[in-house]
Amino acid sequence: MSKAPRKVIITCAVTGAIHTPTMSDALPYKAEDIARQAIEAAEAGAAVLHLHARHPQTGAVSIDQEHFRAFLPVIHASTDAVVNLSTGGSLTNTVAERTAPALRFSPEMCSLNMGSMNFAMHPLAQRYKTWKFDWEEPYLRESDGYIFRNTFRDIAQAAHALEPHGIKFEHECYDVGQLYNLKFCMDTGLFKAPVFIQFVLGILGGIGADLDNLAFMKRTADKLFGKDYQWSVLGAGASQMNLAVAAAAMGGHVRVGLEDSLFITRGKLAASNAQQVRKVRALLEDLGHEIATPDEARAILALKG
Ligand code: KMH
Ligand code: ZN
Repeated sequence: MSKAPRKVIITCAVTGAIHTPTMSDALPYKAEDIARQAIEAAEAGAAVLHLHARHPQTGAVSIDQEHFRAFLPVIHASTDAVVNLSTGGSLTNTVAERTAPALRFSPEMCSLNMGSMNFAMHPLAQRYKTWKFDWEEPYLRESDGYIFRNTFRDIAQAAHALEPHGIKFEHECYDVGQLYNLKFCMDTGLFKAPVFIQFVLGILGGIGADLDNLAFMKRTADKLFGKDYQWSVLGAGASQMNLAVAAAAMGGHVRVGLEDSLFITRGKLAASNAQQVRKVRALLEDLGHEIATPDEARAILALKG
């Protein structure tokens, strides 16, 4: 009896919140560019589109519903790819602000970040060399060191608010401890199996991007969740393609996109999100993997559809 081949889901994270338009001309921030790049990424083989909104003038990350409304209908009209809205917001947004777009648009998926952490890109964190320490200043400001707050209370608040919408979470786990946070939340009834976990490797403040760490994340998740979960990997920066290929070989799904890396190969900026999707797809297909369509991704992840 022939067993149907496993399909690999490619997620494309189109723009994110952290990279700035000054870093690459390809990074989309205007609604029409986010829509066009998302549609092209779907045409190239991304079954899932992980989306943030940005301010169309400044390029800063935005949780303004109008900024989402400016691209979501265009994407829905041209592709049947699964839409996954970020609940990450910016490092200064409250949980209520961060979850508002997902509550308003009720997408099939949204991200949910599984722990509080330092969160930085290496060039930004290097500013520590020139930091001045003012003992009188307010306790929490973004410029104080890029704290990404996701306490158990924050996670529960977002989960309770989003629960009636039947949205599948992309549980973003930036370190092994966050897998235990997820397990704790499951044990206390906040989330039910099967969960979909995004292993995030290579963010400064989280676990480093190498194969040892990927294997450790996978082993730990197997120990905690048994066989009843789906997982994917995003390697931030230079590790993006290597970790994607390794993840597929280990039975996982993959995430690429300009949110996670601005490059197509070492030292060369990517021209678009679609270019990264085409590259990862070609690498995976060369190795014999089959790529999931949006409907196959819906079935694998048990989405509300
Ligand atoms: N805004 C960030 C610090 C996600 O998409 O959920 C990370 C983030 C992840 O936004
Ligand atoms: Zn994101």
